[in-house]
Amino acid sequence: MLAEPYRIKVVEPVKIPSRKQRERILKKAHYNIFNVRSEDVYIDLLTDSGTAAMSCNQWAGIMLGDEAYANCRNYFNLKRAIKKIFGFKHFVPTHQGRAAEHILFSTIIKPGMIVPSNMHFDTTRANIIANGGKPINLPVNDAYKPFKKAPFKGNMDTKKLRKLLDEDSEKVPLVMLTITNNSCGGQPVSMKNIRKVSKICKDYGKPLFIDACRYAENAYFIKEREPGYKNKSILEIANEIFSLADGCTFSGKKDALVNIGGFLAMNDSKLFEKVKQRLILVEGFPTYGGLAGRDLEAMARGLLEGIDEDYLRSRIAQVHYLGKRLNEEGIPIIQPVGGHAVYVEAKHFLPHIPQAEFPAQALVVELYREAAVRAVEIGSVMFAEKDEKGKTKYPKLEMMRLAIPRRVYTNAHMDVVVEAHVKISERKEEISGYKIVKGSGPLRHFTAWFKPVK
Ligand code: PM9
Repeated sequence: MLAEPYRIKVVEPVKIPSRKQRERILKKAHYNIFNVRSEDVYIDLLTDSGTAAMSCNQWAGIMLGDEAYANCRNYFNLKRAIKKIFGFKHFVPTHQGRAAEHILFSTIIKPGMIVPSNMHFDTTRANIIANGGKPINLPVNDAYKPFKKAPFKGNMDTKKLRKLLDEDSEKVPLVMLTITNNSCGGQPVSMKNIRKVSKICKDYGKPLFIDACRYAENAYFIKEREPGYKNKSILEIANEIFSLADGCTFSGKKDALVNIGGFLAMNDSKLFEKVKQRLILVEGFPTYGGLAGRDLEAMARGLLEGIDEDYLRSRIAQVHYLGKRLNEEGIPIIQPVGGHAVYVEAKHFLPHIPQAEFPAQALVVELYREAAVRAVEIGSVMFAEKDEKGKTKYPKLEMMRLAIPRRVYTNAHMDVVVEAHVKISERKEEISGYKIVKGSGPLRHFTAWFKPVK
């Protein structure tokens, strides 16, 4: 059993507010954890995005930032790293993943178009809607079976994709695949599935874009679980994944181990010309996008660190440690444990709270109240939507996500999180549901205000 392949050089003190303070903080935040100040959080599992501890090598790179407007040296370092891992012909840096989505979709989506995916995450879905498009999720059925153990529950249902393209091909500007699949538990997508989706896209003349922010964790799962990949390096697996696609959107805030950064990459030279014009309008010159030279350098170095196998092994082992401990305590979590987070199934944890009263949101509030641990809701606040008749459609999965920042916490922190769940479990019947008193739209979870029902 290998421990972390790094040692700690700098620490950031954290403190735990008293129970009375936490109660006051929750009320003031209108029971929306996004409104709680970071200083009032003891263990912050809100997201694994932009929260990694950078290495000394990345911090050294920051000092080598070349802040020239055009063609800074860090751009070329990033270009080399992207070429090595992703291999696409062109890329533009963006300030984060959603900027890449915005530029891609505002360039190629026209009102009424449909964008299929295994599952879109929140900003991807919202960016498609904002450009007049319709995001469609086509996951395999297993994705909706929270306790079924299967190796690649992140896969797309390729039969459904073919059917959609048979019926509505002219409305589809591109197909997307999110790796790993964040909306169903951080579950990986197999190479076999990526290959099949790629073949279908070719048959119908559609570009395949990968939402690649957790591609390295996905590659690690392929190596671990898919026959034929045991002896391949993460780099070789990543190369194979991206050779099957026409481009990708990328949030560097996850597997590239940076606090800010992203890019949009593609093979199509004509699309690249359009993307550059759009980028200049909303982000910046094509060699820096929305970033400083130093940020480009940190991302170039982080990309290479993110595919180091020892790092990935310890990273995923930590997430699985938390999952194993919660399992031992009988807490219902999505099975198997995914790459970047453990997801608690709130409908099972709090069966007395109907979905209309947001059980996963109630759990998020309770976890903060119990131990000043911040998680995030991935359920009805984030994904409920109205159908054509105005009736609310609730998502099949109602989850609280415990996302683990990279290289930040120890397993002792994970033990605190487990203890908090045990304590909540002992008094779960007392927990109230919530109603939304302010907030609407596909991004309401970031800003909504809540009130306990009881
Ligand atoms: N994901 C996450 O916590 C950050 C925002 S929601 C609290 O999981 C996928 C699969 C993501 C994602 C962000 C983005 C957007 C695209 N695709 O946050 O804009 O998980 O860099 O990336 C978050 P940016």
